[in-house]
Amino acid sequence: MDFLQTPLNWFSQNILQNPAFFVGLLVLVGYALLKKKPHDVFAGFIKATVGYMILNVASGGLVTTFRPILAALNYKFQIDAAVIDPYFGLAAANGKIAEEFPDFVSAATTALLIGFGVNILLVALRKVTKVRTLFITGHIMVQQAATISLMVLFLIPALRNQFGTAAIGIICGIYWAVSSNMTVEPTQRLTGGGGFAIGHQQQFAIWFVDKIAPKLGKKEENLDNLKLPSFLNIFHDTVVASATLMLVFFGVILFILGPEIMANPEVITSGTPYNPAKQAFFMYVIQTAFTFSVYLFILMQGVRMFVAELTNAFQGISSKLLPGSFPAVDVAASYGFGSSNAVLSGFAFGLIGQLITIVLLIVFKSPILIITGFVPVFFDNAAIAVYADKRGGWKAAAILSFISGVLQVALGAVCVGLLELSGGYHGNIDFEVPWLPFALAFKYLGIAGYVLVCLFLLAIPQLQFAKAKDKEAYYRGEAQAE
Ligand code: ASC
Repeated sequence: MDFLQTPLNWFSQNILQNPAFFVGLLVLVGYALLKKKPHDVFAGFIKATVGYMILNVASGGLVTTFRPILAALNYKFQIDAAVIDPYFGLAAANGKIAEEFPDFVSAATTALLIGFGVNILLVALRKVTKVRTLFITGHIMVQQAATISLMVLFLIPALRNQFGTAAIGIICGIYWAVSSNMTVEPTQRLTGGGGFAIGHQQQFAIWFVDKIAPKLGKKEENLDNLKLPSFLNIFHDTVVASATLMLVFFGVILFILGPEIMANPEVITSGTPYNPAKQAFFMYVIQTAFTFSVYLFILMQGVRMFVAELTNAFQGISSKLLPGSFPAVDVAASYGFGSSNAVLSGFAFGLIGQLITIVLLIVFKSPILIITGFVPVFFDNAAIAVYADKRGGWKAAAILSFISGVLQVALGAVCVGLLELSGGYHGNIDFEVPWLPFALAFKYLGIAGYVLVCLFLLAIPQLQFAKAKDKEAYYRGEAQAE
């Protein structure tokens, strides 16, 4: 099998785990299958790859700008707790696997390939499985494979053997295929037939939000239609709104923290500490807050570039290579299709939900404390608000992103306890619901729990299909009237 192992490892390391090239490659293959001219294929490859790299710069920038603030808050208030963030969760899960299950250190990377294969198989057999989506967001798959590896190995001792890695790969693949398939109709509704689905960390939440939001408010009362007193109209502009919100929010926090802590290299271990010799603290606060708007603007730009190419080119793949399939991409791809302020509102209400819940954990002397991580509080709750606003207006957006913030912290703490983690936990909303109940099934039912979870997941697309009035439209991924 060695002759297979080497190219597979190469593919996993260089392409699958580096979604910019993966998306670029898909565009290249897609356009070639559509018989586009070579220079158009080349241009598409570049736009998709560079667009994705721009997105990476922006999401990396958002994370590194705000991590120091979170680290400083942690230091100032002496909270020793787990950070709910997938990068911290990845480190914590890998650390625990290396320590307690050294035979399985490479399980997650092997599971990644197995899972991707399972996803392709489920789409190829779509007439039977009813799965239409291929999850292609490699950096997310790496994080999820690590967390799921730990759940399986730690909670099901009977799988700590030669079947363990395969079992992890299979359940990862089923989750990737099924969860992204749940976002087809919501995303088609949001984007007006954009031709993609979401393959990220909040697919179950998106499905739920799409169902529940219309019951919480009116879609006509969305954030764009909100009647603001005329001077507040300036906030319909995302740059103005995000910069102002950040200025107020982080302005208060940074002034509470003060220049000494922000300049202390022992506290600010990632990102750049404040340098008093170079800049007044007041200006540093403004600059930090505005940096957020800069990255948000860049993020949207990159997303627009790669989404446009990918959805065109994927028609080649879905007509010739993997019939009827949709690409399931980074959730940021949905942001440009909502009301201009939905992303920010989701972040703000999610953060309020998280902070209130953290205070409650402290007040009730919870043995496990949680620290807000930027990735879940921003990317999950922004998406929840975008989808909720589209279907149920600003009320639904506010309520649902707030609830998500509460759940991220409260259930995140339960996950930390259940998995006996130190330092961090994945934290994205799908890794609380449904993965916390899944993990409990693993713990109390062992292998039977594992099998039940797989069967439960596989039943979801069957139910989606059974409920669809127009079966052909289901396969075309059209949002149907309800
Ligand atoms: C995540 C994660 C990221 C971001 C990015 C958003 O969950 O790990 O780096 O969200 O994918 O565009």
